[in-house]
Amino acid sequence: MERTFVMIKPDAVQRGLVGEIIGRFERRGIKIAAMKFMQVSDELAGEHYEALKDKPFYKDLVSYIISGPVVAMVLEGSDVIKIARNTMGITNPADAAPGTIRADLALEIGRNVVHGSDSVESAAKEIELWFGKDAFAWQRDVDTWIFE
Ligand code: DAT
Ligand code: MG
Repeated sequence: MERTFVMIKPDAVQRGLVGEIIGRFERRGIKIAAMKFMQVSDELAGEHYEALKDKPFYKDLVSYIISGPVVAMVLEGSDVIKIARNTMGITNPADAAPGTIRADLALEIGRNVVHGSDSVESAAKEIELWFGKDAFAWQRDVDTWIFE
Protein backbone atom coordinates (compact mmCIF):
# COMPACT_ATOMS: atom_id res chain seq x y z
CA MET A 1 0.00 0.00 0.00
CA GLU A 2 1.32 3.39 -1.02
CA ARG A 3 0.78 6.83 0.52
CA THR A 4 0.71 10.28 -1.01
CA PHE A 5 0.29 13.86 0.13
CA VAL A 6 -2.62 15.84 -1.32
CA MET A 7 -3.56 19.43 -0.51
CA ILE A 8 -6.77 21.25 -1.39
CA LYS A 9 -5.55 24.76 -2.17
CA PRO A 10 -7.02 28.07 -0.85
CA ASP A 11 -9.05 28.83 -4.00
CA ALA A 12 -10.94 25.53 -3.69
CA VAL A 13 -11.61 26.15 0.02
CA GLN A 14 -12.90 29.68 -0.71
CA ARG A 15 -15.05 28.39 -3.58
CA GLY A 16 -16.69 25.70 -1.43
CA LEU A 17 -15.20 22.79 -3.37
CA VAL A 18 -13.68 20.85 -0.45
CA GLY A 19 -16.45 18.23 -0.32
CA GLU A 20 -16.52 17.85 -4.09
CA ILE A 21 -12.76 17.23 -4.25
CA ILE A 22 -12.53 14.87 -1.27
CA GLY A 23 -15.57 13.01 -2.63
CA ARG A 24 -13.82 12.28 -5.90
CA PHE A 25 -10.92 10.60 -4.12
CA GLU A 26 -13.21 8.76 -1.69
CA ARG A 27 -15.52 7.47 -4.41
CA ARG A 28 -12.58 5.96 -6.28
CA GLY A 29 -11.79 3.89 -3.20
CA ILE A 30 -8.79 5.91 -2.06
CA LYS A 31 -8.48 5.88 1.73
CA ILE A 32 -8.01 9.06 3.78
CA ALA A 33 -5.22 8.15 6.17
CA ALA A 34 -4.97 11.61 7.77
CA MET A 35 -6.49 15.05 7.19
CA LYS A 36 -6.35 18.58 8.63
CA PHE A 37 -7.69 22.07 7.91
CA MET A 38 -4.96 24.65 8.38
CA GLN A 39 -3.39 27.97 7.50
CA VAL A 40 -0.01 27.52 5.75
CA SER A 41 2.87 29.61 7.10
CA ASP A 42 5.41 31.37 4.88
CA GLU A 43 8.03 28.97 6.18
CA LEU A 44 6.05 25.80 5.39
CA ALA A 45 5.18 27.13 1.90
CA GLY A 46 8.88 27.80 1.28
CA GLU A 47 9.88 24.30 2.33
CA HIS A 48 7.06 22.65 0.38
CA TYR A 49 7.93 24.46 -2.87
CA GLU A 50 11.70 24.54 -2.30
CA ALA A 51 12.42 22.75 -5.60
CA LEU A 52 10.64 25.56 -7.49
CA LYS A 53 12.32 28.52 -5.79
CA ASP A 54 14.19 29.61 -8.93
CA LYS A 55 11.07 29.59 -11.11
CA PRO A 56 9.63 32.94 -12.23
CA PHE A 57 6.22 32.02 -10.77
CA TYR A 58 7.60 31.02 -7.34
CA LYS A 59 6.59 34.21 -5.47
CA ASP A 60 3.04 34.11 -6.82
CA LEU A 61 2.82 30.41 -5.98
CA VAL A 62 3.81 30.98 -2.35
CA SER A 63 1.45 33.94 -1.89
CA TYR A 64 -1.37 31.87 -3.42
CA ILE A 65 -0.78 28.94 -1.08
CA ILE A 66 -0.68 31.12 2.06
CA SER A 67 -3.64 33.29 0.98
CA GLY A 68 -6.22 31.29 2.98
CA PRO A 69 -6.77 27.96 4.69
CA VAL A 70 -6.05 24.64 2.95
CA VAL A 71 -6.99 21.01 3.56
CA ALA A 72 -3.93 18.77 3.89
CA MET A 73 -4.37 15.02 3.50
CA VAL A 74 -2.45 11.78 3.45
CA LEU A 75 -4.16 9.44 0.98
CA GLU A 76 -3.55 5.70 0.85
CA GLY A 77 -4.11 3.00 -1.75
CA SER A 78 -2.43 0.78 -4.31
CA ASP A 79 -0.45 2.96 -6.75
CA VAL A 80 -2.07 6.00 -5.11
CA ILE A 81 0.65 8.52 -6.08
CA LYS A 82 -0.09 8.02 -9.78
CA ILE A 83 -3.83 7.50 -9.34
CA ALA A 84 -4.28 10.66 -7.23
CA ARG A 85 -2.41 12.72 -9.85
CA ASN A 86 -4.46 11.19 -12.66
CA THR A 87 -7.64 12.03 -10.74
CA MET A 88 -6.37 15.63 -10.39
CA GLY A 89 -5.35 16.05 -14.02
CA ILE A 90 -2.22 17.71 -15.35
CA THR A 91 -0.84 20.98 -13.95
CA ASN A 92 -2.54 23.42 -16.31
CA PRO A 93 -6.35 23.07 -16.08
CA ALA A 94 -6.60 24.40 -19.64
CA ASP A 95 -4.85 21.22 -20.85
CA ALA A 96 -6.22 18.74 -18.30
CA ALA A 97 -8.45 15.91 -19.51
CA PRO A 98 -12.20 16.38 -18.97
CA GLY A 99 -13.35 14.40 -15.96
CA THR A 100 -10.31 15.34 -13.90
CA ILE A 101 -10.55 17.69 -10.92
CA ARG A 102 -8.49 20.43 -12.56
CA ALA A 103 -10.38 20.29 -15.85
CA ASP A 104 -13.80 20.15 -14.24
CA LEU A 105 -13.25 22.70 -11.45
CA ALA A 106 -10.56 25.15 -12.64
CA LEU A 107 -9.35 27.23 -15.58
CA GLU A 108 -5.86 28.60 -14.88
CA ILE A 109 -2.51 27.15 -13.85
CA GLY A 110 -2.13 29.61 -10.95
CA ARG A 111 -5.52 28.58 -9.52
CA ASN A 112 -5.40 24.85 -10.09
CA VAL A 113 -7.19 23.87 -6.84
CA VAL A 114 -5.13 20.83 -5.74
CA HIS A 115 -1.61 19.57 -5.10
CA GLY A 116 -0.43 15.95 -5.19
CA SER A 117 3.02 14.44 -4.62
CA ASP A 118 4.74 13.38 -7.84
CA SER A 119 6.98 10.47 -6.70
CA VAL A 120 7.63 8.03 -3.86
CA GLU A 121 10.44 10.30 -2.64
CA SER A 122 8.43 13.53 -2.68
CA ALA A 123 5.44 11.78 -1.06
CA ALA A 124 7.59 10.59 1.86
CA LYS A 125 9.17 14.03 2.19
CA GLU A 126 5.86 15.92 2.01
CA ILE A 127 4.03 13.59 4.44
CA GLU A 128 6.84 14.11 6.95
CA LEU A 129 6.87 17.88 6.35
CA TRP A 130 3.09 18.37 6.68
CA PHE A 131 2.15 15.68 9.20
CA GLY A 132 5.28 14.50 11.00
CA LYS A 133 4.11 11.66 13.23
CA ASP A 134 0.41 12.64 12.98
CA ALA A 135 -0.16 10.44 9.88
CA PHE A 136 -1.37 7.40 11.79
CA ALA A 137 -2.48 4.00 10.49
CA TRP A 138 -6.12 2.90 10.80
CA GLN A 139 -7.95 -0.16 9.53
CA ARG A 140 -10.66 0.41 6.90
CA ASP A 141 -13.11 -2.47 6.91
CA VAL A 142 -14.20 -2.27 3.23
CA ASP A 143 -10.66 -2.72 1.85
CA THR A 144 -11.28 -6.26 0.57
CA TRP A 145 -14.01 -4.84 -1.73
CA ILE A 146 -11.58 -2.29 -3.21
CA PHE A 147 -8.19 -4.01 -3.27
CA GLU A 148 -7.77 -7.46 -4.82
P1 DAT B 1 2.01 20.00 -10.16
O1 DAT B 1 1.23 20.81 -9.14
O2 DAT B 1 1.12 19.51 -11.27
O3 DAT B 1 2.83 18.91 -9.53
P2 DAT B 1 4.50 21.48 -10.43
O4 DAT B 1 4.98 20.71 -9.26
O5 DAT B 1 5.34 21.50 -11.64
O6 DAT B 1 3.02 21.00 -10.87
O7 DAT B 1 4.27 23.00 -10.00
C1 DAT B 1 3.70 23.31 -8.75
C2 DAT B 1 2.68 24.40 -8.95
O8 DAT B 1 3.29 25.56 -9.48
C3 DAT B 1 1.59 24.06 -9.96
O9 DAT B 1 0.52 23.33 -9.38
C4 DAT B 1 1.15 25.41 -10.44
C5 DAT B 1 2.44 26.22 -10.39
N1 DAT B 1 3.07 26.25 -11.71
C6 DAT B 1 3.77 25.27 -12.31
N2 DAT B 1 4.21 25.63 -13.52
C7 DAT B 1 3.79 26.92 -13.69
C8 DAT B 1 3.90 27.88 -14.73
N3 DAT B 1 4.57 27.61 -15.84
N4 DAT B 1 3.32 29.11 -14.53
C9 DAT B 1 2.65 29.40 -13.39
N5 DAT B 1 2.50 28.52 -12.37
C10 DAT B 1 3.06 27.32 -12.52
MG1 MG C 1 4.43 19.07 -8.21
